[in-house]
Amino acid sequence: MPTLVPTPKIWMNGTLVDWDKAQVHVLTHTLHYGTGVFEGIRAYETSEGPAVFRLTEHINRLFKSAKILGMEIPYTPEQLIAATKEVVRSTGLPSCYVRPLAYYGYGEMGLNPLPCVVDVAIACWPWGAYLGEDALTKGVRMKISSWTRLDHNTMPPAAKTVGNYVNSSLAKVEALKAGYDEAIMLNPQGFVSECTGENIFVVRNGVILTPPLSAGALEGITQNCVAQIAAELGYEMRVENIVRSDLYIAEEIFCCGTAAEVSAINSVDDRDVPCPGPITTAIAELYAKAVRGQVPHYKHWCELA
Ligand code: PPE
Repeated sequence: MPTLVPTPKIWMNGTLVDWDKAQVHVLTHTLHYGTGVFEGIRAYETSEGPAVFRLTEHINRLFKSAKILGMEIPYTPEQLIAATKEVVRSTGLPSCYVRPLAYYGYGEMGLNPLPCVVDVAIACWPWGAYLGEDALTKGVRMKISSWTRLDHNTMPPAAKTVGNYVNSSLAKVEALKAGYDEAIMLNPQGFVSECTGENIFVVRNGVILTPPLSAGALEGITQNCVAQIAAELGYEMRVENIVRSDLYIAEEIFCCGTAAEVSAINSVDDRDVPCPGPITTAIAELYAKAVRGQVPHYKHWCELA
């Protein structure tokens, strides 16, 4: 039973088209080879209307992903920022999830994407709690994946490319089929990298640890918010490598991402983790206020649509 709720319009290559008409040819290059880049953004209801959270940073990351892939997006960041606001407004919704996607379109097949046209689409839809309604209160059950996180010289994890998400999907499906909610992925060196669609934080000896980008994590925009919020709340946070046993004996673990927001973790491989811990709760609460424009010093994160 599909749960995707249509909105009126999708932005495609400069125009708003009806949701049902936003279609591509089956020989679209990216559909065959995964050669696209995308973003995941949330717009939240604020007292001044819908605001797209850290929109500029997300669009900038889209361009960085494209640069890593060697793809030329035929728009400027300013144009895609304006387009995102336009499509968010067109939904009439106070809040929604936003998905910009730049992909190699129809016209050429074969592994060289460069002769293909680059198409850009921006869609929005209502998307609730990504890891379940009670992810903050009860926490999510994590499994360490048998799949290794992709690596810098295979599929660069710093780029949010379409093809990279096969790695995440393999891990996600494995975890769900085994009865868990989500997976934690280790990199080829055995260090903790991230979850299938979230960055991870582990509290050990009162210090919040998060893996470095070199461990194969995406440069998360929510992770950056959490770092600023943690500093404001007076917690010590360090970017350093985390090993599997750190997870098993952690005082708290949480993950974060645009879709998942700040979600508590209640166990890893059936080893209980105290949940929700005080640090997780304090950070999640301040983040939930910040995204809604309720924290004056973070209001610049909320870009009015
Ligand atoms: N790591 C990965 C692999 C990842 O996909 C995300 C976002 C993050 C970390 C957190 O990044 P940020 O959103 O900038 O804090 N995952 C998106 C994908 C969700 C999906 O299922 O699709 C998201 O949260 O929008």
